[in-house]
Amino acid sequence: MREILLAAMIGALLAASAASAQGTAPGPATPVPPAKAAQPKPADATTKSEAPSPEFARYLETLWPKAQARGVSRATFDLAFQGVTPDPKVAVVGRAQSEFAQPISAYLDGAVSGGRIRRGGELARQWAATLDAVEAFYGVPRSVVLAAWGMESNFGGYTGKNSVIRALATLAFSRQRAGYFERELIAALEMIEKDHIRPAEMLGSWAGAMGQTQFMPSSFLAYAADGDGDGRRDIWASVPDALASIANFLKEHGWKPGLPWGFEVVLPEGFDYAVHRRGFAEWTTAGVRRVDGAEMPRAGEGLLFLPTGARGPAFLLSENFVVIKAYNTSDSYALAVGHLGDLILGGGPIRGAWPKEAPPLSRDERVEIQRRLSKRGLLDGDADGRIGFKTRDAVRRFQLDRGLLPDGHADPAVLKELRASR
Ligand SMILES: [Ca+2]
Repeated sequence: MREILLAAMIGALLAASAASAQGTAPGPATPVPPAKAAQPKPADATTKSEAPSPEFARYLETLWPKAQARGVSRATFDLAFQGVTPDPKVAVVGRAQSEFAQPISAYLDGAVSGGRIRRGGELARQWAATLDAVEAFYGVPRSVVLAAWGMESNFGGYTGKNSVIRALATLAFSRQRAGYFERELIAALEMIEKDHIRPAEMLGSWAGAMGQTQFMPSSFLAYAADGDGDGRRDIWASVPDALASIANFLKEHGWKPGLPWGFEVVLPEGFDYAVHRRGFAEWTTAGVRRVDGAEMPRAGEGLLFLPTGARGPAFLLSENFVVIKAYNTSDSYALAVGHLGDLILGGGPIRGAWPKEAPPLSRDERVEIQRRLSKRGLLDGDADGRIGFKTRDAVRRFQLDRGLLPDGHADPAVLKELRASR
């Protein structure tokens, strides 16, 4: 329904920009995890042969009742798996995620590059009419839509060349997070059935993230939109479809129109780091100022974000920052999307200086910090090595408890203190 409305609304607007449409230039890609999915990295292609095995064929056949229950026809099922063999390059997947393992300043340098900012600006002009329509319809600003597009596929320059069916079948068969990949595989079959997409057209990353939006199949089914009004949802070849799909994804995850994702701030002398969540009006009263000189939002709460602790840049984040994280759970990723979007539309760089950081904590050390915080009753949930707001809150409580500056930054000093104290 929404797609039809959008199509009707923007059909005329698009005629002009579609005429000048062109593919985006290929460029260096930083593939990032798709919505709600950690993206495994491919292993070196050193494993076994890819001869079809009876086990693999038997496994695929076990999927038939599940696919059938989701409305997939036998013809579609057979077509999708015709000649599909396990992909040895996908068979073993790693867990490294650069946005959790790199210092944030290095991650931002890579993600928010000068080339990407310029390209975003060119595309903002080229697709202005489409972006006007998408913004009006979904209430998500073009800055964020463009930035997510840039982060996910380098504006369509890198969309992945792997057969998604084969990649997902391999991952589901290899029994690593098998349930997750199997559900995505069934969703991919649904796409073929319902959206009439040919299996050969379904190309994506090693982990099954597809097209310019890098949607997993379940996200495609739920959020892909037909932005150019041709009746198909084509996140591979249609820029209007990709832009509408990204905006729809963010809208459906609760994007609040008119509210910025957040902004950099300057903290006053003698700032009380123990307070990190309060209304924007209260932040103003407390002497916190935006570096761009603009006013704070009139309503809503701002969450203080100190990516490198008290010594680095400070940001106030709105609820919309959390919405961006629906695309990728990393705070670094969401900050990169927000900041890249601002820069594409002419905003200024981050003013605060990133401190020279000690070598970043290893995954084992991050997990150790989380385990030690859990043991003290300060953190619940999995020790997954991903430092997010929950871990920062726990670090802050620990710091308060130990009489340290409570900036919530998990660094080697905090680890040392955790090890030393009982
Ligand atoms: Ca379309």
